[in-house]
This record gives sequence, structure tokens and C-alpha cells, in this order.
Amino acid sequence: MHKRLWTLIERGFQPERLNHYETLFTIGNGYLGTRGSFEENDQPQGIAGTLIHGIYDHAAGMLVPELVNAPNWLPIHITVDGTPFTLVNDRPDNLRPVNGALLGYERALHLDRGVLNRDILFRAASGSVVRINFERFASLSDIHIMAQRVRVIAVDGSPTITVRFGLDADSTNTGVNHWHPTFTSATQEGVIGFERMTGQLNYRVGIAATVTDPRAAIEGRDGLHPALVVSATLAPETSVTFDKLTAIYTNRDVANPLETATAVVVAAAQQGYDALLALHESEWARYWDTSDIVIEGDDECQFATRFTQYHLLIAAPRHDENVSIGAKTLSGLGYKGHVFWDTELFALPPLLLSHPNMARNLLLYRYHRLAGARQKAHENGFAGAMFPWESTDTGIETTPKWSDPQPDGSLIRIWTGDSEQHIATDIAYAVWQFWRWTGDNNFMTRYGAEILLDTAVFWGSRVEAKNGRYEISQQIGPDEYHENIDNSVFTNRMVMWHLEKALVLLDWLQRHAKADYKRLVEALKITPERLENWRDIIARMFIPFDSEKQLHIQFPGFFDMEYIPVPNYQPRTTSVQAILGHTRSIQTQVIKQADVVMLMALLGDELTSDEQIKRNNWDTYFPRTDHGSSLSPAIHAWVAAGLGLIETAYDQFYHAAHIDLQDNKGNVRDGMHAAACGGVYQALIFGFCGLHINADGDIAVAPKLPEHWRSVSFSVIYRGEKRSFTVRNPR
Ligand code: IFM
Repeated sequence: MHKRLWTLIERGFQPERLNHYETLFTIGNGYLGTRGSFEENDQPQGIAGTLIHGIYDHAAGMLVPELVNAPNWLPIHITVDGTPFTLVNDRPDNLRPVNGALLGYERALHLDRGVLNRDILFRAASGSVVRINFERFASLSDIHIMAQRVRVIAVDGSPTITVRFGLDADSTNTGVNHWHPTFTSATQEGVIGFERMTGQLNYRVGIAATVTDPRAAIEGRDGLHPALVVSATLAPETSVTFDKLTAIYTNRDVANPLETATAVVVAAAQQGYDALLALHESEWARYWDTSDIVIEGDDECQFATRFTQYHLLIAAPRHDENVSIGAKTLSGLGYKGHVFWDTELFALPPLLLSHPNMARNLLLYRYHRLAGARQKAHENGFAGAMFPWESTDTGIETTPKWSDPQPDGSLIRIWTGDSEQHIATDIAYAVWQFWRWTGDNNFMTRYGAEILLDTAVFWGSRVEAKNGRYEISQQIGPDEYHENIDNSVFTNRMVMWHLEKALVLLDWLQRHAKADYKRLVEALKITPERLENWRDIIARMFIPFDSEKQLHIQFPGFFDMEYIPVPNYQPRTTSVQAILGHTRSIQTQVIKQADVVMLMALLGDELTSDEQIKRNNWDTYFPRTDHGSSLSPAIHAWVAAGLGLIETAYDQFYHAAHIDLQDNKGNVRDGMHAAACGGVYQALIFGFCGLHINADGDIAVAPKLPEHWRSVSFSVIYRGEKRSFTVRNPR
């Protein structure tokens, strides 16, 4: 195994990339994610963050709830002969004679085993030189345990070192406090910790830590920053190693989070760091067994692909069917931890094919939130289930109505929560795909069918019988630059697809699961009139199409707007929308992200099997697309590969795979782009490798690889069986 192709490395401290790298170097285990902040916790610009799935709070004065930044379990402060180890000192403006000097720095995130290392060479004011190795992981075998190891080696001199292993209860969401002022402290000997409660929703988070060294003494036990402190004097060229273990529970897990965390961390200390690490690593090996994709002939894309899949794996809940993956995973505070269509159409498919149970959890999250979706439908005067555009723990609509204040103080109305209604069908699409690929009838009859059918009931009540056909007004399609338009071809066609599948499903239920059929038909009031209405909608839904030019029309009136040749705006470091300004760009044909092209990706030949129409759509919409959203390039790569436009597909794929690594949009500080990560997988597997279910119900590949790729190897789980493929480039 080439370690290089599994390791993200930062050579030399790069303070200008501090926040970007905090995101990239995130570790996690599907329960929580912890940004790559430093143990010494003293970077003034740093955004430390541990986000735990499901812990949302709505602070006073905020428009919507957000994931809460949990207490910081990372702090480890080291002094060498009394000189505090810090990277801040390394900045020329901070250099004071009493401080030490940073002589070397390297950080490595091992994607194969979910372990983060940082190696430092540091000279104290006394002249002693030490090497410090930090290591941390969030255990994948016991998701409540976090482990840190610090090793100090005397390189020159005989230093006395003091290490303060702390916990920090004072965390905020970049200044917004979500914590109730009172807290409870741990009382067990050798253990520090506390329990905090969120201010609005009363979620409780208990955290307990210990150090596996009998000399460790407790300081500040009853405060918000308790610590365990150890000192040692090192003979030249000797070393000392300390292990700090932390356990975290919330009242979503157990009734008594602090007590449980305390008991668990004590037991973990008895197991010891090495045993915990070995268990963690073997779980990671199991993850990669079905998640790894090997690309021969392109080391750069090989690494970037692994990097994106690592980030999906650490964000995906394994043991919880009541949480889901937010648009920015658990690696940053962007989009406030809210769940969008990014999950079902982008992040879920890789999990569906490699770890179906995790995909199942994501769908169950929606199932358990049907009440919120029904509430939204009811409040808007519709029947059935209308899922929210942005979702949190409650499942009610949590899209803010207004933006944060703009530089001039103005607020912009956000319409997506009102009008981006295609989310209902996106979720139904994911349910359908889950059924197709897993063949899990049990899931479908118990859960999936209710989602797919009640969202169909919603659409039946939502579409408008107008002009002798069915129309849907006031929509936002995937292209969010054009708001509140009528008859988005994406939405209308997906609704048609949705109702078709609802009928197929009902037919299947009637034949194979009679009791469930009866239960659902009664509960969801799927009357013969309703079914007749669905058939009529399928027959007469308005699908905007230019029969002269033989292409789909994104929405009527789209081509009447000003044409802007997007490819001419190169090279650019910002979106065309930003260059033209909001007011002008919405009156042009500039598209934010794959829209008709998204429809082509999702429906393939079901949209059209006519190669000329496919090509016309592509030739029309690709040059109009701004890729103002990170969701866009991977979908273009997928579709371009299918069309045999391999060079373009590769460019788009490369772009998608590096969105976070290269921080092209300058916003990775706020977290990883979950959808781009999921899109990379789909572009590779469905696009370049052409994986599909064939007419015989088996899976097959139809590869079209970039010229310089020798082969791609991957495995998927199809109907409970692991199937492995290697596709080769004939050239
Ligand atoms: O869901 C996306 C949307 O498609 C584009 N804007 C960002 C959202 C969250 O990633």
C-alpha cells in the first residue's frame, strides 16, 4: 500500500491556511466530528469544533437552530523548562525572547485508519530541544471514546516538561453561546469532566477524561477548564509518552451522560490506548474493504477520491437512525448543520453501494420525520408529506427566511424553504434506489413505502390542473439563481417519475405485501380517485420541451433572458453571479448548477434514450453553467462520461474531487462539501465505470475511462452480496 496515496500531509505550519486545514484534518466516527484544531488551543483565528450528530439548539436572537459546538476535548498544554509550547510564538510579531522557537512541523492525517498525527521540533527558551508527537483518533469501534497520545523526546538537553491535559467547557459557535450557565462536574478520582446542557432544547452533553499515568494530578476539577497535570524530567535522548482518553455521551444516548462517560473512560483506560487503537484500525479496514476505489494511472485523483470518501465515512451515522449528514458534514459550522437534498442525492449513494446499513439509517431519519413533513404540507394547504428544504432534529422546516445581514446591512429573502419543493421527490428517489440496489423488501414495506407514497400524495395535491395539462408554479429547481419560476422541467419531470414509481410500488405491495398495502392505502387515504388523478397527472404533466431544437427547456421563458457565454469568463476566481451581480445575473441564462443535467444524471434513459436529445441538452446547458455550487461539477462529470465526452468529464471530475483540498470557493473553513464528496463517487462509479443494473436485474459496468487511467477497481454490495470489479482502459 502506498502510504502517500492514503495520507494528507501539511509540511511546515501554514497559518494562512489555518481554518481551511482545520476542516480538512477533521477526524470523526459517524457520532461526532472534531476539526483539526491544535491541542494547545491558542490560535486566535482558530475555529475549534466538535460537532455531535443530533445536538441542535436555537439560541436567542438566531433565526434558526444549529448544531452546537460541543465542549473541546482536545486541550493539551505543554511547557518545556517552563516555556509554553505554542505555534503562535513562531510568528515574528509574537517572538519574545522568553519564548521558544518552532524548528519543524509536519501534520499527517492517515485516511486508511482515521488517525491524525502532528510532529513538532521545538526549542525552549532554556535551549533544550524536544520533539513532540501528537496523535489522536475518534474510535470507530467505540464511538464514544476519543484518544490522544503525546510523546515528548529530549533531542538536546535534559528538559523538565509539564503537560496539562484539559477539557474546555466554554465552547461557542463562533461567539454564539448555546449553553445553560449551570453545569455539573465529575467526581471520580483520576477523572475530570462535566455535563453541560443546551439553553433551549435541554440537550445534555457529558464528557469525562483521564490520563493513564498515576502521577497525573487534578487541577480545577469544579471549573469549566479542569485538567490533569503531569511533570517529568527527561535524560538526554529519552522520551516520555502519555495517553489521554475522553468519553462523550449525550442524553440522546443515555439518561445520565456524565456518569456513563465517567464509567466508560475508566474502563477504556484499563483497556489501554494500544488496544483501543487496534480495534479502531480494524474497523477502518472494514470500512475501506467496500469503500475504497483504486485508480491506476492518476495518483492525484486517487488520493483526492480517498480523501472525499474518508470524509463521507466519518460523517455517516452508523448506529443512529435519527440523525443525518448535514451539507457540511460534522467538520464545520456552515449551513448550521442542516440537512438538505445533498444527503439523499449525493452523500447517500456511495453509502448505499458500500455500506447499505448506513444508507438505511439516513432514510430512516426521514421516515422518523414524516410528522414534520406532514405538518409542512398541512400548513401550506396540501395533503401528504412535504419534506423541509432544510431539516434538523425536529424535521420541521428550518430554512431561514432571511440571510445574515449583507455588508450594507440589508437582508436578502431566502425562498428555498418555500419553493425548493423537489426535496420531497429527491427523498423518494433515494428510497427507490435503496430498494433497487439492496432488494430489501422489509425496509420498503415497513418504512420506504410510506415515505414514497405520502410524498406522492403531497404532489397529487400540489400540482395545478391548468391550460389542459398539469403544471407546478412557484418553484426553485436545482438552479437556485432562478427563483419562484413556473414549471421547472427538473421538478415537473421528477414528479412524473415519482408518481409512476408510486403506482409500481402499490402494485407490488398489493401482490407481495397485502397487509402493508391495506395499512398504507388506508392510513394515507390512497383512494381510487387519488390513483386516477395520479395516472392523469402522469399522462398530462407539462414537460417543457423544444420540439424544434429537440431539447428540454429548463423552464418556459428561460431562453428569453440574456445569454451570457459563461466559458468566456475564464480564468475567474469567483462565480459569474458575483461578477455580474445578483440583480443582473437572475435575469440571464446563467445557471447556478446542474439542473437539466441533474435530471439527465438521475433519470438517464428514462428521461430520453435519444442520444441526440441528450447531446442537445448537454451542448445547451453546460456552457451556461456557472458551477456556483459545489454540487455541480461531479454531476457534469457523470453525465459527460456517459456521453463519451471524456476530456470534459475528467476536467469536471478533477474539479469536483479537489473542491475541498484546493478550497476553490474559499469557504472550506466552514466545513467539507458533503455533496461534492458523494458526487465524486457517483461520477466515478456511474459515470466513468458505467455501473448499472441491467435488464436481467444483474449489475454490469460500461467503462469509459480517461485516457491516462489504466484501470479502476472497486467493490459494491448488491442485494447483500459483495461484488468486485476492475475496469481497464483498452488503450
Ligand atoms: O443544497 C445545496 C444547494 O443545491 C446549493 N446551495 C447549497 C446547498 C447546500 O449544500
